[in-house]
Amino acid sequence: MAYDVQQIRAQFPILNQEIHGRPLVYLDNAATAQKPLRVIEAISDYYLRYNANVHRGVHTLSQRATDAMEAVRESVRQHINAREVAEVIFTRGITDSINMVASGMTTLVEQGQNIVITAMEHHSNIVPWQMLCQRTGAELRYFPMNDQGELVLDNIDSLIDENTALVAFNHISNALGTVNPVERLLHKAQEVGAWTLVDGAQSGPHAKVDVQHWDVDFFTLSSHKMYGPTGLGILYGKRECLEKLPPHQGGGEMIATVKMEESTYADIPHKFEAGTPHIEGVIGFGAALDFINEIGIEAIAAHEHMLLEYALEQCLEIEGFKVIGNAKEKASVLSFLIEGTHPYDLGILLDQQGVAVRTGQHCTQPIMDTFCITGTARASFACYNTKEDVDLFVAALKQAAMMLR
Ligand code: 7TS
Repeated sequence: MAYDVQQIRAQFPILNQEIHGRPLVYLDNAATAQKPLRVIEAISDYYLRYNANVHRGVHTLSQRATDAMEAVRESVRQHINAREVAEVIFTRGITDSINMVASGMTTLVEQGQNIVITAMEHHSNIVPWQMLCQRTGAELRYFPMNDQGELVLDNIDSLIDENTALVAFNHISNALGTVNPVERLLHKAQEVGAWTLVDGAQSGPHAKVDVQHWDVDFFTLSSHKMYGPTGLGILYGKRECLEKLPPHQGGGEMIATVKMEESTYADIPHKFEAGTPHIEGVIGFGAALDFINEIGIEAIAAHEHMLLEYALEQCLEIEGFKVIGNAKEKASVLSFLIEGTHPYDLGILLDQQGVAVRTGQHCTQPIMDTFCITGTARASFACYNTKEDVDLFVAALKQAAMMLR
């Protein structure tokens, strides 16, 4: 079936508005995607018809809320092809998911061991590991990048060794769009028996992931980047890993028994879900997954790739235009600079013409340090963007560059 972008776009009422008297062109999708009507309706339906706390009550509304939430756990399981629903944990986001693993590993890691990440990580996949290393005395190692924005794996055999406790990296870089060689990294980590974690923040909305095919130990997703609500993430963990990992938070719902002297914990996934969960978020995310699956993630990725190529072709005609991140394998992120201008100023002038992009370090300061720059302007595409969006973006960019030089 042909990709009907207008029919998709019509499901996002927020896009149909003017900013500073110009039609909104929303190109900040790597930060957060807009929400289709069905996600908004699923959330309001929950509050209008069956708001109740989950897992606690025998009453009908509580049962309905619990069933709705658990149905989404099953949708997530299917989406990433996890073996069982118990391996799907609801968290507050990717940041929370990674911190959960890093905190839990405190008693599993010791001095003499190492954690391996890359120079291409979002801060949320750097700082929790630095904190873990500070707590345990373990060493933090990282793969560097080349000037195309690709990982340099030449020293993979010495960087990942028999003392490596965990290898963590993103599938797709939010600042560069680079698609990383996941299987090569996983294979090496598995060879030495290290745990593995893949940050799927940017793959969630753009790429199909099969956690069993990868045989990855931990995989994380962020709902709000996948057309779902904010404040909700997924931590997939292999059962054997989740059973070894101590919970990072104590409280209600995560226990089996509580005595004044000590408590025992519930089975997974509940061991990692202390307190009242983000029920509306989970329900909204279920609708977002349905939305993605209806279009098909491969169709979305192909559409976005077409937009990236289309944008690139036109942008390269702008004098002084420089792409940051020229990896051979690249998702729909266009990070750039224009000689003689500051990305922040470009961002402001684009906004005045209705175009939303992100500017700055994109929470990836080590990437900016590698390129010896302070930041970039970044346009990132989603399923509802059109060629007209790109045309308006390029025209606005030309205008901005002209005003700044
Ligand atoms: N990892 C990657 C690769 C990301 O892109 C982000 C968010 C995160 C982790 C953190 O996700 P969160 O849901 O916990 O916030 N990235 C961006 C971005 O590029 N602009 O704003 C947020």
